[in-house]
Amino acid sequence: MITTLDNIKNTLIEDINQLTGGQLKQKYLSKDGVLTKLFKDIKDIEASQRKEYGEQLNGLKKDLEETILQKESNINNEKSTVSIDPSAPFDVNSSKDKRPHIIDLKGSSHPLMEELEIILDIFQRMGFDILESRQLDDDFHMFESLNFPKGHPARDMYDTFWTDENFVLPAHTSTMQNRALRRFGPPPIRVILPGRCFRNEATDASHEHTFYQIEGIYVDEAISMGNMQATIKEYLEQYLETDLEIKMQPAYFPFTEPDVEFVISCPFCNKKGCSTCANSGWIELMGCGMIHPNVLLAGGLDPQKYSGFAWGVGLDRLVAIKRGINDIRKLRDGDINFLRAL
Ligand code: FA5
Repeated sequence: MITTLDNIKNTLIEDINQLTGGQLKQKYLSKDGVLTKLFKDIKDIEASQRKEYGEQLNGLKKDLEETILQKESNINNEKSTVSIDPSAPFDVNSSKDKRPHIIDLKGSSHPLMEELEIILDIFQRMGFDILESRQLDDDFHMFESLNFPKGHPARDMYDTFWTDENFVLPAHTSTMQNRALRRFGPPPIRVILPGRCFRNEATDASHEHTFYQIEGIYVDEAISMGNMQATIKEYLEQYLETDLEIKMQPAYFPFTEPDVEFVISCPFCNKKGCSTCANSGWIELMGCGMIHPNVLLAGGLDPQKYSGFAWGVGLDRLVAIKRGINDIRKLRDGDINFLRAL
């Protein structure tokens, strides 16, 4: 009889893997179930073996009951997580790639914001203050204070969106220069001005209608282009975690004089040429220059006494370079799986 029990144990192991809790219950523990019958047969067992047999049979029944309970509770758990939430913003309704609910509820930071934190941290260590730009501004901060008088043709370089009340969605973070000069003056003034910008763009892999810029200004006595090159180079080397060669190309901004395009050697191919730098070995990264005397005057500072530099870099393009993203629009098109994989 003990041998019969051993055979049943083997079949039972196979059944546990294949049958549901209900099917196991039916096959083994129902009125006509396999174990129920064995219990009925105990009376026919030889007296000397009856005790051991009974103990083994009870053990088997107990184990089986526990297995059935566990199977049923697993099924209930599965049922509770597969229930559909039609208002869920992403794939909580899928059984694949599911994050713990606690994370979904708390949200997580966007890669652009993570990189912004890293950049702000670098500048804070260099002694800069931080002031976020506005997402709705006026003509004075967008143009007048930056040496674009009314009717100046360079206004057309910054085609953005206006409200009926004549407020503007800023096309660049330079809108904050005047506020920063007034708020953090008298010099030395070292301020980082990050914020969201908007342009009336036909979008492509490197142009968005909505993007982030990080503006910086540094004003004091006897500040030169040399200080500008050193500050921006140091920041980019810390951020991209590599040594860089730099060069300056002529550019034009009404609010700086001289104005340049800051160009870096490609951090990926070391000037050999690759897809990131379009095989040129160099990347044009940002506009910058010495702050125009009229901008200092509008900010309440004497241009005879003070000089300074400013720059404005696009965060989206910088992050795309650092993280190897071939189209900046992917950063904002809401594909949660793409953002998670970054
Ligand atoms: C400006 O916006 C100037 N305000 C920068 C500046 C500041 C110059 C201070 C001098 C002194 P520009 O239009 O080149 O310049 O834009 C600066 C950076 O913003 C670009 O290098 C690019 O990285 C980013 N950028 C501009 N337009 C877009 C866009 N449509 N999509 C994504 N990034 C953009």
